[in-house]
This record gives sequence, C-alpha cells and structure tokens, in this order.
Amino acid sequence: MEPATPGQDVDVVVSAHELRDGSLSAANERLAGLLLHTRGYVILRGGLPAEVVAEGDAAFGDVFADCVDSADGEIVHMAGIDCRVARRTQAVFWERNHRWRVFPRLDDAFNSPWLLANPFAMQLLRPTLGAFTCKFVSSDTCLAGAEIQSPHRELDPGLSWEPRGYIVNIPLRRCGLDNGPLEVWPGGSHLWRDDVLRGRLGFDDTVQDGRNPDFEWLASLFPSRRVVLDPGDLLIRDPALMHRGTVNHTDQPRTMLGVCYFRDGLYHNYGHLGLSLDRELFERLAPEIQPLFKAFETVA
Ligand SMILES: O=C(O)CCC(=O)C(=O)O
Repeated sequence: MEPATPGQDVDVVVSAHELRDGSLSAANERLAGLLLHTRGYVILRGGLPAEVVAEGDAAFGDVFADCVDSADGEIVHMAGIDCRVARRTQAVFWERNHRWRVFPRLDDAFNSPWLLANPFAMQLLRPTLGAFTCKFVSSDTCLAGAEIQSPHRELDPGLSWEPRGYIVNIPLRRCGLDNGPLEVWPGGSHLWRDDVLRGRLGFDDTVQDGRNPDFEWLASLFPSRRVVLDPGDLLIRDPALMHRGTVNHTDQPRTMLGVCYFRDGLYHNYGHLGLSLDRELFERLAPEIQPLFKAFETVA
C-alpha cells in the first residue's frame, strides 16, 4: 500500500467485479475493517448499483412531498415519539428546524437488499457486531434554513469500546460541500467513554438541534471532515462517532437514508422498524433478509 499523508481521506473503492459479486476483496475488507475500527466510519465508494439509488430517490421525492403536504396533520405518539403520518404514503415523519426525519414504508422502492442489507455492509458488520438485527430505517432530509447542528453522538454512546451498532447512510443524491454534508470527527471520538466524558467531566454529547458551547469547544480541539457522498456511495458509521449535520446552501433538499443495525441483546428507545414495516411489507422482503427485520411487530 502507498504511504498516506497524515490525515489524508482514505475511502474504499468498490470495483465493478466486487459490485457484481456483492463481496469485497480481502484487501478491501481489511482496509474497510481498519477504517471502521480506528476512525469509526468508512465510506464505500460505489457500493450500490446506480439504478437502485435512482429508484429510491424517485420514490422518496413522492414520499417527501406527501410529508410536506401533511405537515398540518394530527400529532400522534408512536414508538415513544411525537410524530405525524403522511396522508397518502403513510410515512411517519417529524420536522425540526428545517430538518425532516422520515420513516418511508419499505415497499418495493425501498426494499431492495442493496439498501436494507447491503452485502458489503453485512460483510463488515458480521465480524464486529456478531449477531445483530435492523433497529430502524429512516431518512434525514436537510433543507435550506437548517442551522448547523451541535456535534453529538447517538444511541447511548460510550458505554463500551465495542460498537453497539452501526448506521449505514445512503445518499439518494449528491451530498456535496454546498448542501449540508455530514461532518464527522474521526480521531477516535467513537471510543470516548461515557463514564469519563459525561460522568466525571460533565460534557453533554447528546444535544443535536440546539447550541452546546461546551461540546462545540471540545469538538474544536479535533480535526473533522465533511463527507462528500455521491449516489451509489455508502457511509458506515458507529453511532458513537461525533458528527453533525451542516447547512444546506442550495434550494434542493438533501436526503440520506439511514439504516441502523443494533447488536442483539442491546436496546435503545430511539426508532423502531414498526414505523416502516407491517406484516404485509415484511412478507414482501427477500427471504434472505427477513431475519434482520423480524422485530417489526413489537411497536407500541
Ligand atoms: O444531516 C444529517 O443527515 C445528519 C443529521 C444528524 O446527525 C442528526 O440529526 O442526528
């Protein structure tokens, strides 16, 4: 391998051959495993067929328009969260400060195994998580007017050095520097311990949409990277990795799907498969991925 410049962005480029086989070569698996373990995230360039992303993007445009049209709907409490349900597409959603969280129903446009159980992501998650299932499938849509978020970590970070789960982000269109890319702090922030950071030192790493000067100061001590993603790329990240949403300077929504997998036996109250799946949709999933989605029925 060529020596890297310190701090250089290193991503994994999926070859046409790997894409056809749905399996990373030994060298790419090793590189991806290394980046995931040490930086808390890895980008797989070209880890999804273009047509799967294009179909998801077209369908999401319709779902999102329905959410916007349904923004005056009744607030309902589902899976521990106050949300609304889009009238036509039945997507569960909420909006905060021009950031929309949408749980699209996993119908034919969204149920491709490439999206829901990407073979490269599965190849990397199996050895690190052991037994795991999907916790939720949602999307982040950032619009003009959204403020930069406070750096934060998610899903009970810092309880162990073992990853509790992973989030696979799938951009439906280009996430460039101009339209609100995710900013991540790769220097080991996914390993910061909760008992020290919060318990002993009193930093709160959970604020997303408000200001958090203390934690923003802490973040300023470390280099960060704004990740540019093209349709077809895949970002796999530890939810404990410090990150934030940034500002969309364009007039077009910027959407990434987020598929969260959690280690068996661990729990977090955020997100639920029942927000996007019912028995009928579950039965339409490819049989080989159904075991990952079996928890959909337990939504309150
Ligand atoms: O902009 C994004 O997609 C990410 C936003 C984010 O990190 C969050 O809402 O937790």
